Amino acid sequence: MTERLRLRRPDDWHVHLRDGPMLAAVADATARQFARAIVMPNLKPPVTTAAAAAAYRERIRAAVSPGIAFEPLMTCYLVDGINPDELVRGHGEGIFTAAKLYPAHATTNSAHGVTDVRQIYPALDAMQRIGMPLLIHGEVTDHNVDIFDREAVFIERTLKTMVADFPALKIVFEHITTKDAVDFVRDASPNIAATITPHHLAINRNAMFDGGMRPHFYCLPVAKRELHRLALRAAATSGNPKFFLGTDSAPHAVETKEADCGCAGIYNAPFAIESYARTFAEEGALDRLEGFASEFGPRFYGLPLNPDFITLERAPTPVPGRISAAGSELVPFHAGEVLDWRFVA
Ligand code: OTD
Ligand code: ZN
Ligand code: ZN
Repeated sequence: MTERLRLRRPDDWHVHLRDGPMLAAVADATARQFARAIVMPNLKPPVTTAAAAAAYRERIRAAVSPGIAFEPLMTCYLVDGINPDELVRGHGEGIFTAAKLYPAHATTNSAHGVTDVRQIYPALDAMQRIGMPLLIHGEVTDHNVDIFDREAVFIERTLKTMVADFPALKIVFEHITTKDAVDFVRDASPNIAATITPHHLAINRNAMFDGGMRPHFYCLPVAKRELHRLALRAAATSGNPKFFLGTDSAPHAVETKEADCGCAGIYNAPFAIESYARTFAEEGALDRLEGFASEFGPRFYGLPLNPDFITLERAPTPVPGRISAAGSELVPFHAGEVLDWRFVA
């Protein structure tokens, strides 16, 4: 008899859905697995107002195929000197679920990001007051800091001070990649949590250089040493509610990845839950997947759990090498591999 796994329907607490033809190409991949997703605001131009977020939310809803129930949860891209009133109003109107801190130039489309966190202290003060979560891309952007150390240095130089200055602010340390981040979040107060991606659980930095340059494993924050991957796997499968699912699925057309200056980002949405299931199965922790994927995120955000369930089936699941999208192709995470769990419905 086929082995089946029934899970409360999960949510994706960190995803890049893009806009225009790429949005149209990728929206269903997220919507068919996840009931809700925290949608990143790093469009060109970035989503910095409630009006822009509301309009983007409508474009996302229009891009999802009829018959798929999906709720996009919108975020505000924080910029220097942003008016706290816009955040408070947008949150109050149910448009902004959270706000995102990109240190300027830390990742794709972050040129408008924050140059110094003191520039957004009035916003953080307001967010702390109204219980609106702050989502952080936690890397310093100082080019004198080794790229593999930028997350750990961010904790020391920036995050510890912010947490001390806003002790009640809800913070999600996004897409953590290091043991340093795992330890920091685990030992912090309950209002500090983290998301973990499928790819940072599955690969270490060797994957980028395996027999040659492997641009489809290049993302930011960049994958780290094996000891960090093992710490992430232990955290994700620990049952600690501070750690929950966020894919950071970030599609880029194949020609922009396989290029002289290739884009950062891994497109993992089409096989996201299968990838997490593989990790949890390998760790002997399939019984903890549901908490990580479907319970800890909503509880942290103060949202209801999804009422419906999904089924995964143990069956060979080949991942295509390429998926056509927006007049080009995307190379999904696990391209060419055979996964051993299949999302049924
Ligand atoms: N990382 N690529 C992108 C975003 C993420 O830092 C991130 O959240 C992207 O393309 O938007 C990436 O490598
Ligand atoms: Zn990021
Ligand atoms: Zn991201």
